[in-house]
Amino acid sequence: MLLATFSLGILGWVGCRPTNETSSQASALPAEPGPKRYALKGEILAVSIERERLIVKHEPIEGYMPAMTMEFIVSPGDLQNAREGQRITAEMVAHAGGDFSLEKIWPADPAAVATVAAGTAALVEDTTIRGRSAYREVGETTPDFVLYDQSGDVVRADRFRGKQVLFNFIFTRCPVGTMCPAAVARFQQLQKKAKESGVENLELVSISLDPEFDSPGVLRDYVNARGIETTNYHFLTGPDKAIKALLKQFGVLAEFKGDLLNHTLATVLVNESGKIVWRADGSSWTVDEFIRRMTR
Ligand SMILES: [Cu+2]
Repeated sequence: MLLATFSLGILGWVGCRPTNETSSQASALPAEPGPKRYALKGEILAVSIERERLIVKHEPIEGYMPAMTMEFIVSPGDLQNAREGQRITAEMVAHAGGDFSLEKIWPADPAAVATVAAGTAALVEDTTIRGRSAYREVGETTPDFVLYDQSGDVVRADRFRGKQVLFNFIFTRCPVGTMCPAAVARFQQLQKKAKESGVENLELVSISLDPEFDSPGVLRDYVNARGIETTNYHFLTGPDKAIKALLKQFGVLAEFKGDLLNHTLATVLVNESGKIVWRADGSSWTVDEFIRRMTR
């Protein structure tokens, strides 16, 4: 166990500075009063695809505005995920020109929220109980989890039983071409090659290291930007506690230092009964190595 942890440590930490943070510029220029942000809870009343707006009936915003129905600009991914009647939490951004937009939109349907919370509590407890042996080695089963996918749908770990699954951890703001973007590109190659090689039951799962930023809609935008085929490739995100527990269990290190996210890379192959059968640390593995282990 100690050895495994140590070998992860020497793989090297690569810093990924989120691309949409401009800390170097910000420190050089006088601080600009950015748009004001407010926590918002509400219900989607209508989705206007052509105007790229959501009509949301929101609860009162303490010290800012009473409950009312308003139109909000949202990202294409959030627009695609939105359903009439859906409850959401979000960050409302009040722009200088009088426009309002919503970011960090999360599903807030009580049943879904309760399911994810229960799954997270169980995962955190399991991680605590395992303590120093939280890290799951080859031959052990993967932990249970309940997260959201890029569509905002609840995904439980057991939906992958009976399939061969490849897991990795990435985050959408990662600007280091050789890290997350390369890992996702490699998964896309694997997805294609597996299909060509007759591997029928493969599922690919990329879990976000950065749930604070990577809401389901942000993952959806990421998927769209890369033309990712999502029939068997899922991007997952969820409560920070769940992600932290999964990182421990999967033996991935990730830590924010200011706006710099340092992380390691691991690619884990899990068989039909949920057992870890192969693991590659870092980024020097080849697609063929994995294909060979899938077609065994
Ligand atoms: Cu990265």
